[in-house]
Amino acid sequence: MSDRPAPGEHPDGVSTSQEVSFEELQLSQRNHGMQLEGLRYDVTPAGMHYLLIHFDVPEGDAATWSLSVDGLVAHRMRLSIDDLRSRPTVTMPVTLECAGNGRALLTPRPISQPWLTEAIGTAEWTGTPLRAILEEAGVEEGAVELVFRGVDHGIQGGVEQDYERSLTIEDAMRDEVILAYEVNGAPLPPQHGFPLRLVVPGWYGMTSVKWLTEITAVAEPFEGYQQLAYRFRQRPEEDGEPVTRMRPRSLMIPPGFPDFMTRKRFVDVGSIELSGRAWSGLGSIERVEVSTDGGATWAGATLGEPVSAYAWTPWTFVWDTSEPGEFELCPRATDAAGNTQPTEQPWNLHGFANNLVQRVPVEVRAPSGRP
Ligand SMILES: Nc1nc2c(c(=O)[nH]1)N[C@H]1C(S)=C(S)[C@@H](COP(=O)(O)O)O[C@H]1N2
Ligand SMILES: [Mo]
Repeated sequence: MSDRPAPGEHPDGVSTSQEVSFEELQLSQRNHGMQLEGLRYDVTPAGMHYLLIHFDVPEGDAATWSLSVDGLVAHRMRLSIDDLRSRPTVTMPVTLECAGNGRALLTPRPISQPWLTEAIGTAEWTGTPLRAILEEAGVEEGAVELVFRGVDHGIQGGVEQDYERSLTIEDAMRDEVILAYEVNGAPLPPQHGFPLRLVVPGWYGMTSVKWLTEITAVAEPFEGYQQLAYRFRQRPEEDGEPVTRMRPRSLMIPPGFPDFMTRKRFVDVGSIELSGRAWSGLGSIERVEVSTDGGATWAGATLGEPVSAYAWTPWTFVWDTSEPGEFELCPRATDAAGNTQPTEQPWNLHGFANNLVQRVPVEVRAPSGRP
């Protein structure tokens, strides 16, 4: 039996309307984003980090939980949370972004979790390196991938499944890949994968399997639902290329104060320090530029130190306003591999990895004084 949707069958569809449906509202209640003012923190405070949960948050019991390592390995392993905690420990700030971030800004709009730009966060994950466990298990010659299985279960695109994703042996063996049991110094909360999750720095979030119970070494590339779903396609019948590492993105803390309904910003004439964060899974951040005229002209921002090798880089930019008026602010990041954010929206069927520049409408007012 294949997990793959039949050719031509597209589970989610697209909408030409800007209005989200009840079902999308339902998804966006369960899966919240990070308020962009949260960009002020190096490490996103607990509860502010975005969430993406495909099915239900499963009930995890740390006392009885176990992780099995099986399939094409010389020594099968079964590890309790205490076993994992007694192994070498690493703590790492990692910026995570959902591959669907920016989806609801596309036209036509792919119907799924309707993210704008806020499906991000940086958390300090604590756990143990995966590589040493794989070495102990002894991954056999014939294995090409490792399949990571979460206990959460549901139906997507008509396919009943546990949440599963794979990595090649090479990607899984990288130093920075960890099995995490703590975040920001406390045990994982249920919604972030309690009691155990995979964290794959640099990759879009779908790879970091939560509620992890099984790692299986397999002889063929994995073709489960979540593996085949995350591919760049223009049409449902295309195979497409896999979605992997995060493309560069920069976001700013929206300046001034907002209007409740529209979220439009208001600032007073004068010198305004803009700030934000930029990241990329394809290389370190080399440059951030800011446009105050909707992308017509750009000027360089000042970069700070990245929070870690796998976390975002802060930037600041002084905006001198002399006249009242309407402006559109855009930050744009470029990484060391030369990737830059597009100003036009590139489209794909599920709305993956759309790192188009953020646009922040701002009204600059004469200094009239607040009420
Ligand atoms: N088991 C399991 N793991 C999962 C998911 C899921 O639904 N089930 N969602 C994935 C997706 S799409 C993302 S973007 C990240 C979100 O991680 P967070 O909710 O901790 O921010 O978890 C990934 N891991
Ligand atoms: Mo995601």
